Amino acid sequence: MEFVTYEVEGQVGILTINRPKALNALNSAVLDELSAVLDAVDQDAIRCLIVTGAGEKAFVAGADIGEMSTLTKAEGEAFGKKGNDVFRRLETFPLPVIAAVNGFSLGGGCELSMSCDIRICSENAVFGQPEVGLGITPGFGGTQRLMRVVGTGKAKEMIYGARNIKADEAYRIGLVNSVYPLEELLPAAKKLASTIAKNAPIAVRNCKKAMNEGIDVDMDQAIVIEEKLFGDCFETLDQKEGMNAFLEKRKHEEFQNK
Ligand code: DAK
Repeated sequence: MEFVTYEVEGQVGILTINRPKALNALNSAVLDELSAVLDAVDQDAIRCLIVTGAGEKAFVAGADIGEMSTLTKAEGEAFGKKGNDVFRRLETFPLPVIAAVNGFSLGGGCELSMSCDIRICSENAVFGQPEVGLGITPGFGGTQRLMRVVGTGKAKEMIYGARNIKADEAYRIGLVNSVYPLEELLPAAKKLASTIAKNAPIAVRNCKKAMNEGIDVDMDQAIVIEEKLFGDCFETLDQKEGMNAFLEKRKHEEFQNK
């Protein structure tokens, strides 16, 4: 892999977009590698993923403007589909995904972070969808996900105005869960990932599926989704161990993902 590195620490997988000379901008090769890394994640052993950017300046400064500048309409649509396919894979990936946003998170970078379940960022992070200033719309899900995260009014203000926001505002509007000094960001992401990794994996995965699928349907359908995923946890070893440990007033054994 030239542009995406993948490391495993215990039960946590760390994906790093690694193209720092271009502020980790997403070209086709980066998107292909991101998809290939997701193929390679051992879903039995890994319980949480972290996505971050190489260097101290950028998470991802957007889709690659150089590569996009000469695209035809058909090529533009195909490029949008390539990004959307991989981001949607990340969003629906069975494991929880934390974006550790370590600097510029613009355009495709903001969209990448919003495909993750949870965003935390460094104090130097900048978020935005500046595409209309380049003559295009956001193309990797930004027109859809930003308003779902921060509400329509704030999303429209940011997108129509191509207005970038700093970490404190991102925190205030709920785009990120917390803000850290840069050097504390990755340790904080790992700590959060480890906390998640300790919980029963089938239950955590079913929670992700229930929330992701439930948010796009009406409440009557949503609770049926929850019922099925709740039921699916029963008869698992981890459900039995978790509940027996409570009843026996002891700490549960390590969950087995079974
Ligand atoms: N693409 C390509 N290269 C980029 C880049 C980008 N998005 N962002 C930065 N770089 C490169 C710069 O060109 C520069 O390269 P060299 O000149 O050194 O070769 C290097 O990274 C360092 O950048 P700067 O010299 O500009 O660094 P500064 O600190 O001065 O500025 C900056 C940092 C983040 C403010 C600035 O680089 C910047 O404004 N970057 C562009 C940010 C941006 O506009 N991002 C949104 C990109 S548009 C769609 C599909 C996808 C999308 C839309 C539609 N469809 C198919 C419909 C997505 C669009 C986007 O993401």
